[in-house]
Amino acid sequence: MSETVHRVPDGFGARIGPRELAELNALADAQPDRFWLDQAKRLTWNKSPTEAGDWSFDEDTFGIRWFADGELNLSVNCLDRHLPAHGDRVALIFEADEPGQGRSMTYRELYEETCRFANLLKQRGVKRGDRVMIYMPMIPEAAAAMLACARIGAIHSVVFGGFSPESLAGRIDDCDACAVITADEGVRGSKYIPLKRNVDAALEEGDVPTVIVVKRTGADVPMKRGRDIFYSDWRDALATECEPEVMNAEDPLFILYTSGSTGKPKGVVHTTGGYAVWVATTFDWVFDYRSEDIFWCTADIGWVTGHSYVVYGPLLNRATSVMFDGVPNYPDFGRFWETVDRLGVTIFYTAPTAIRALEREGDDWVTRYSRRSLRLLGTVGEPINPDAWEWYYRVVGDSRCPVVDTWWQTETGGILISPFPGATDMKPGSATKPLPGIKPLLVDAQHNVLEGATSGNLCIASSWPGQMRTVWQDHGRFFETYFKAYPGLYFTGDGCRRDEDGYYWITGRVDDVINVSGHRIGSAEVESSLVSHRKVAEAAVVGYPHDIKGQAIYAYVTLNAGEEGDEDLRKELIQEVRHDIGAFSAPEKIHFTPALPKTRSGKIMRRILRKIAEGATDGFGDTSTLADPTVVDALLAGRQ
Ligand code: 6R9
Repeated sequence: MSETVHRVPDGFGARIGPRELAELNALADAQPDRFWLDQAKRLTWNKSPTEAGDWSFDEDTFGIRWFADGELNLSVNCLDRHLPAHGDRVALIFEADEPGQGRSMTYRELYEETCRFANLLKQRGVKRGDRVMIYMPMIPEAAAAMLACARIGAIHSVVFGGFSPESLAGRIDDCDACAVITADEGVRGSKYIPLKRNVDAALEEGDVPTVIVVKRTGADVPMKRGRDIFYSDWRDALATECEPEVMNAEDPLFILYTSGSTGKPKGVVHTTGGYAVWVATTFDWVFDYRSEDIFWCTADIGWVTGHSYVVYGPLLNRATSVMFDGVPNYPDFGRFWETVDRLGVTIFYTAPTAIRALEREGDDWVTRYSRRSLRLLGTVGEPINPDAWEWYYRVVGDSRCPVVDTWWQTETGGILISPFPGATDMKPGSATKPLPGIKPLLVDAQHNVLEGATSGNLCIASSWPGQMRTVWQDHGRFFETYFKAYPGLYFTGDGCRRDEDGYYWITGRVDDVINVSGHRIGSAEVESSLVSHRKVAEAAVVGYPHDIKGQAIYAYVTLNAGEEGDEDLRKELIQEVRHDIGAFSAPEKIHFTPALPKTRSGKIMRRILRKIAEGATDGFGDTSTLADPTVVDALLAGRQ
């Protein structure tokens, strides 16, 4: 296979070059405890940790702790400690849906807003350890709400505003939240999102004592007496100081729900100390952070990328972070680059799906803007195809800016595999090499660890500070999901190739998780939504390659006797999934079939379904174990 290699562009002048990187790697290998305790010094602790990692991936001794005797408060680390010398520095630049309609917030302003929010939560009886849902647009108050939880020791759980009331209700119920923070409405791509009404619908199934509503559009929304309050009615009376709770490093900071291969979404739990050390460190390393940077990560705070690289990573490093509440194609396809020029963005971090969508619209949308301020580009969320990488590098970055392809997961807290922009030669399509202290392994189905240039399932052999600690209220599921398949290792769920230079090429999920536009969707969740329709008997959902989205959803549906699969039913089923989960989970294709390919023991052979969805007409492998091999012909005849 011929591969292009791009060297670090001349003049990039990174702080960490090849020699410094080699030193970091050597220290992480030789003296891991010292290495991690050194990284922990990036934070301000009430009590400095004396121990680094204390963990075991083995069933008998299973457990993960980092910096366990350390004590700190994360809002103090993101805000208070910067105030004496840098209170007037801009912490957040809010870029609204309408270009130029935003505002910025200094560190002092964000501190005061956070304290106000924290005081309001306390007045409403929210205490240390309580769970608070955040269902908000990308406005600075959303970051203040997260930091306010951190300040009083409450555990936040942010739910992406694109999720349906049903999904929100499921999460509120799972973590037994005592408050919801939301906005009247969101605005994206000039469309209004009825956030407060969604919250009301979600709470019909199980209420909470407090709903705090931030006014974003000023829309008239129903308010329930005693439960719902407008933040703006209270704000000016709230104190701008709030004593922070001193937290143990291992106290939970947040729960973030993510889709897995089976069952309902898992509440991924991250704790305070280790997570903070990891995002502070990786933000600095991977983005080669400098004090004059304007950092723009386009992710929503409803996903882990927004937690780690819109809010916590940048603020821990005293950076200026852009919070974008719009979409790449509004008002037109030049939005990103117009905004880059107007705000002077130096580091830009987005998803491959956005890059592919913009590439398709032509270079002119890019080249009409100068993009002179840019010095570094990044991607995350899904594999990037080499073509899109090259376009990003050459057209967007004018071949001046390194591209960091960063591989990581909700579970990993922060980036694990990525180039160092000033030190690592780049190969388009490869996330390159593990960060210092990270030990990836490729393993085959028989548990053999594979050496050299090879392909296999990606596992990680040892813990790192940002690793998730448990599944909320289900430690057993944590072990089963990630540590059971390959004893002694963390299994990522991804397939991967390693080349002769030791570069890692993530090939995508090997489980039943579908990655649509960088959003993780569990096939089981979509299937359960489809079968909840009264006409549907069974459903099986797989991913298939899609030019822009990376993957799209292909649903096979069998109907109850006497039902007819027609266009109207297709629309109804798509509507059903939008309603149950959210629009981003809607199947692209629905294939009505009389039967699904099942083994004699009744297991659906997804391998065959994936092949047919991809457009294959043969090469289905061994089909002799199918209860009824003629099913395959029927499926082929009905391909969508
Ligand atoms: C951060 C985030 C995690 C899954 C992961 C993998 C895919 C993420 C990637 C990538 C190839 C990259 N993924 N980054 N695949 N190259 N640079 O996206 O978290 O939403 O939990 O998704 O996304 O399949 O397992 P999350």
